[in-house]
Formats: sequence, structure tokens, C-alpha cells
Amino acid sequence: MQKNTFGYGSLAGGLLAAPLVALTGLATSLLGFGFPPFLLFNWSTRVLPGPLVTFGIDLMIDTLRFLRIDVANAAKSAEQAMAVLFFVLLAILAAGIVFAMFSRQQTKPRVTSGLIVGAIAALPFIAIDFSYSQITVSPLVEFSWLVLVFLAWGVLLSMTYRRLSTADRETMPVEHKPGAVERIDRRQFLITLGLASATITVVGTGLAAVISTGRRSRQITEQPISDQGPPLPNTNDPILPAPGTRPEYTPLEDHYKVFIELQPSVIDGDTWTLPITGFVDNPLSLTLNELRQSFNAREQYVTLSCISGRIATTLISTTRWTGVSLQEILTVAQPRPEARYLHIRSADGFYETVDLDLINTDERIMLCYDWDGKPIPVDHGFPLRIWIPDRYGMKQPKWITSIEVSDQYKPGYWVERGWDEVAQVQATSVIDTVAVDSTFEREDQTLLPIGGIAFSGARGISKVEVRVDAGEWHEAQLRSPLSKTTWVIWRYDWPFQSGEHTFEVRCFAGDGTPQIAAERSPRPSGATGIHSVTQKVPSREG
Ligand SMILES: Nc1nc2c(c(=O)[nH]1)N[C@H]1C(S)=C(S)[C@@H](COP(=O)(O)O)O[C@H]1N2
Ligand SMILES: [Mo]
Repeated sequence: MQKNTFGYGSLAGGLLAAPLVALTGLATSLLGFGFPPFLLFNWSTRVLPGPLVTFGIDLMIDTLRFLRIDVANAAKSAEQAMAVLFFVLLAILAAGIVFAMFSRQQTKPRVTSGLIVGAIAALPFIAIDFSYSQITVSPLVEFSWLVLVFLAWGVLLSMTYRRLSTADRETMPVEHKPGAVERIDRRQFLITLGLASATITVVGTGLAAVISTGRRSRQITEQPISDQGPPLPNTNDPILPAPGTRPEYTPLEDHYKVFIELQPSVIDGDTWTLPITGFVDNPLSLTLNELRQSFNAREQYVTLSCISGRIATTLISTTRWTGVSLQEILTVAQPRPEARYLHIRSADGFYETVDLDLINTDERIMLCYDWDGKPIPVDHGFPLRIWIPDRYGMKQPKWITSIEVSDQYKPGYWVERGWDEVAQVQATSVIDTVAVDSTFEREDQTLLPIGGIAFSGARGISKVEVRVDAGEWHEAQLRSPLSKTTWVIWRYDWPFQSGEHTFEVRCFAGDGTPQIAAERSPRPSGATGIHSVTQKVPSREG
């Protein structure tokens, strides 16, 4: 042990970290306390330099793509797993250092040393919890719990150290072959510790899983059972999507999700109010009911996309948004003449600035409370989020908690981290399907449907073109979109040839501007480039 205190410390640290994660996780699902691995991770993504965070996200997305895992669905789970892993690694490292420090002292560590170690370890978590996260329970109770588990961790660490080094001394062989007895004793102790740790971890994790599954199913059953919703405005359009095209209206549960923290913010809609303060003559504090009832409801089919998506990203979805025009709300709030910007803040610490001039020229900009005719799901910003046409998601806060009208500009969360200040959506077109199993005959030709989407924010799509093997561009047919602010479904029926082919698509915005063909990475202004798909087309039977 004397020779390898750091190694033994790391081992003990790892063994003790697992039950620490399990127990705090259990308290999180039972009582809603902050979960130390997530607290640390959320905090670090916020304070680390933007480029580093972007690098980390890119690395994760690349890994997921390399493993052929759907980024939109798996990114959060991957991040959460990473947070736990970081925490455990940190605990291992810390325990190694603590053991090395213990070994330098003249006397064996006592309980007080363990308590000091625990208290020091607890400190950063309390600080983070206090400054960043929204504490749902009484802070005193939550902090006491955190202190308690870390103190226990420290004391167990010091006890483990004593136990392992006692094996050294009691069997300290002066005159005969050293090592054998002490090693067996130490091994037995470590096995016991490992088993105890594994038991607590398994029981704790299992209970936490059962509790959160129960809670989730309750949440789902509490949702009002919805009908199919109104018929889509383009049901009679004769141009049908090519088989294999993504759904034109994204099922709510499939809508992509992006948020900065490891978990969505949970807000109580009954007690939530929206303060509108600052440079206004009539400061407001609106409840959800007031927003719903005292203003005119507007409805809009919206395609939302994330600036960090690459060409043909899955981080794009379409649903129906309901809300109130910000113009109407501001008519009541009465901005003063000096007012220039709205500073919007969210429950998760996200923030964005909206130019008042933009609001004044676009009545569609709205504060939204419904998606798909139902309150916005928790993951997507319940109870209120903003919609700004033609902008990437990064400009559009969810979980809005306050709006302050100001004469000062202030960069938003992702702008501060190096992303585009305006974040206007780049025109993009994607091939969803080369429907080799759906060939059909028309006028003596056998045609192969190719199809997908094209999107250009609020600028509309005037034309989509497809080419095969770098040949001529052929104009595709456009289905009328759900609205002027959604993607457009296109299809091109190709008089096909068998063999392996490369298919490419490009689009033109409403005013005829072609999509940017040059390949550019998402950062800082959104990805550009031509989507291409290479596929084998089997020869026709018969
Ligand atoms: N409060 C808050 N709002 C937010 C974000 C966030 O992390 N926190 N992410 C933004 C980004 S980058 C995107 S792409 C969209 C995603 O919205 P969705 O998860 O509902 O698809 O939310 C935006 N609004
Ligand atoms: Mo985003």
C-alpha cells in the first residue's frame, strides 16, 4: 500500500463513487434534489469557453454518427452518460490525491480528516447548485443532503485508508518474506467494499429507474387525450410525397430537441408569471391564463431547425404553434421611445435579445403556449417560448421566465459563444428517399420517385432541382407547404437507369436566390452545401 497509495486511493474512490452516484440519483428522482454529476456538467458547459464546448459537442456528434446512432435522439443520453462518467473519473482522481496526502502525514487519518475532505468536496457542488440551478426543494434541505453525502464519502474514504494501511502494519513482516498475508487481507477487504458498493449502486439505481418510469407514465396519462388535430391545409394537393419521405408534419414525440442543460426545465404553469419590465410605461406580469384569454390567439405551421445541424441534419422539425403576437402584448406594455431591445431570460439560464424594430415589422413574432393544439411539452419549453420566423432555434428561447425592455444591446447565449448574431436560416434541401421499391409506369416510361424537403426559413421555396451523376439539373415538383414558414416537400420522378448513382438536390428561395452550394460547416452561421446520396438502383425484373 505504501508503494502505491495513489492507485489504492483511485480504486477506493471508484468503488465509493458508484454508490454516491446511485444514492444522489435516487434522491433526485424521489425528491427532485440536484444531481451532482449533472450539476457539475451543466455548470462546466456554461463556464467553459464556447469553442471548447462546441468542440466537445462536435466530437460527441461525430462519434454518434460514426456509430450510426441517430443524433437527435441519442445526443442527450450520451451527454448524460458523459456527465456521470466525468463525475466518477473526478472522484477517482480526487480519492487518489487524498490517499497520497494521507500517506504523507505522520498519523493515520481520523474521522475529522474524512469530514474535512468531504466538506471540501461538497463545497463546489453547493456553490454551483446555489448559483445556477433552480432548486425545487427548500435550499436548506437540499444543501444539507449534499453536504451529508459528501461528508459520508470523505469519512468512508478515510476509513478505507485506515483499514488498508492497517493491513500493512499488523502484518508488517520484519524478518520473513513480506507481503503475502497483508495482500490477502487487503484483497478481502476490497472485495467486501466492492460488493457493498455494488449492492447499494444496483438497488439505488433500480429504485431511481422505477420511480422515474412511474412518474413519466403518470405524466403521459395526465395529458388530455387529443384527437387527430385539424386536417392539414394541403390535404388536397395532388403532388404526393415520394414513398419514404419524412412525415410532412412531425409527430410531436419525434420533434428534435436541443437544450443547454442535461435535463429540460420543469416549470409549474399554475404559479408561473411572465414579468415584462424595464423601459415600458405599463409593466406587466402575465399569467398563463391571461396570455391565453386576454389576447388574440394566432396559429402558425412552423419548421424549426438548429444552427448546429449539418447538411441533411435530423435537427429540423415541423409542427403547429399557437400563441400571441408580441406586437399585441407590447401595445399593452407600452415601450418607451428609448426602448430598443427585448432581453428574454429562461429558466435554464439561457437568454436572447430581440430587436424591437424586428418585432415592429413582423407581427408573426409571437410568444407561444401551444404546440399541436396542446400546451407545449416540457422538453420544448412549457409554458412559453418565442417564435421568430426565418431564424435558427438558437435565437428562440424556451421556458421563458422574464422579458426586460431595454435601450442596450446584449449578445444572446450562443452569440456570446461565437455563433452568428442574426442566425438567419440557410436555404437547404435534402434527399430523403430514392424509392427503388416504388417504381411506376407513366406514358411508356418507368419512373423512380426521389423526394425530400427544402427549407428556406420564411423566404419560401420557388424551385427545387435534382441531378443524377452530375448530369443536367431537372426541376422537381413541389407540394404546397403547410405554411409559408415550413419546409416544402418535393419529388422528382426519374426515368431511371439501373446501377449505382449519385443523386444531388438544390433549391432556390422564394425570390429565386439559389441555395449556397459551397460546403461550409455549421459554425458560425449554419451549414451550407449540396446534399448528395449515392445508391444502387437494381435493374427492373421482367
Ligand atoms: N431556454 C432555452 N431555450 C432554447 C434553448 C435552450 O437551450 N434553452 N436552445 C435553443 C436551440 S439551440 C434550439 S435549436 C431550439 C430547439 O427547440 P426544440 O428543442 O423545441 O426543438 O431551442 C432554443 N431555445
Ligand atoms: Mo440549436
